[in-house]
Amino acid sequence: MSDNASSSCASVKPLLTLSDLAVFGAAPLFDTPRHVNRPNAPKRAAFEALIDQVWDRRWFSNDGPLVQKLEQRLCDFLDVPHCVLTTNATAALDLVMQALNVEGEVLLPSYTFISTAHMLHLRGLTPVFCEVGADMTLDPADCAARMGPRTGAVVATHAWGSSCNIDALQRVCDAAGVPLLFDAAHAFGGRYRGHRLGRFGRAEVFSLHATKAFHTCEGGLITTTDDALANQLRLTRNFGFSGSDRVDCAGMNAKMSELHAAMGLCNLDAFGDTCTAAKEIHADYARGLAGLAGINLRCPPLEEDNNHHYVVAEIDATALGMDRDALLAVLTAENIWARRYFFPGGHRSPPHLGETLAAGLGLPQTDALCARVLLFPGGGAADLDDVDQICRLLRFVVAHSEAIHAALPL
Ligand code: T4K
Repeated sequence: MSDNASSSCASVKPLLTLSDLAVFGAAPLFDTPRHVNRPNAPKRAAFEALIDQVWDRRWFSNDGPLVQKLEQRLCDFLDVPHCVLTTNATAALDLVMQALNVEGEVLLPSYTFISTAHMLHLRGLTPVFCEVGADMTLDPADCAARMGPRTGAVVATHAWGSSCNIDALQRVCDAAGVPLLFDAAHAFGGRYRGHRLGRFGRAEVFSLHATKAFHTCEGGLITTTDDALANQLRLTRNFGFSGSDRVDCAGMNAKMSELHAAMGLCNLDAFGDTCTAAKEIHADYARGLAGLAGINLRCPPLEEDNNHHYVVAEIDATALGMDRDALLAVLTAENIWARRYFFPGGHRSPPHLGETLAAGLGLPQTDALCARVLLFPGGGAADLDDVDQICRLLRFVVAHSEAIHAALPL
């Protein structure tokens, strides 16, 4: 078990009339914020034992023994021949672009974290935003339709831990002769057709940021079955050095430190417990929100295929009687800091704003999704009592939605 006790208990407040809501002046449901995420903190004694080793060795970075150990353990866990740890996932994807000599345009979903579009832009590549399907991952048909002579690669995101339609995307990319890469930032431990994610496409990139189901505080992980690609990535994450004074190619500094690897080794030990706890939170939300009009909890399709780290809901404004942003205002006032990831979509975010729209290629499904997705506290950020309180509040809001909406300040 890890050291993850909730920081403070929810106050039980009556929910009888609209004036009991914090948005109308009452005390909030929680006295401290309930974020969408609260990083997993492993047993401190185990972490300190590894740190003592680091101190004794005086070896802090540059492919140290803990980084090597974590890479080997990740290869075993993910059942993939190569794991290359880096400083973060954004740098990791940049290394992959360099190693594959990607040029021109790169297709990606607009509905993903903005880091990928920014990285492509900074590397001199052109992000081409595509639609996602009902599963919130890159739509293979739309991807095929936007493929052109300048397409250099496709980066598809396993959104919220659920895998893309990998087979269909692979067919599209094979037909066009371009590499398929996966942004697996959310999806550590997830599976596709029985295999853990990590072995698909030319490479998959995981974020090991503190907010992720498995983390190293900051960190990234590239997995691949391609020996030559893995060797190249190991060079370029370390300035291109292949020996103490031999440089083979241009590279950057994207090395993971021993302190980050120590955190990863401890969190990998705790990963099973982390997922079990997250699954209980999901089940509690599912029970608490069952049959509630307008708040549609997305449950991972197969339990073992997802780490259950994210609690994602789609808000149906018509059925609810208020839109997602009005609900967000009500929740935030109660100290429930729900988030509307990945609003407003890459195609509507600077500096990419307008490129897709100017080309006459709108993304109506992405726009609609960005108007209705809301993430609730999950991933260690809420305990079961918190979830019960949140669901009780949501039931009250649904029961009085029209009156609440009418009384909300504009
Ligand atoms: N691709 C995808 C699909 C991604 O989601 C991400 C990152 C990437 C690529 C890039 O990976 P990296 O280069 O970062 O490895 C956070 C993370 O900073 C970001 O890593 C993550 N995705 C993104 C979805 O979430 P913000 O802007 O939401 O961070 P922030 O500070 O609002 O934190 C999120 C919540 O966690 C807050 O409610 C507070 C809480 N929190 C956060 C931290 C850092 C804590 O309670 N403790 C903490 O230490 O971006």
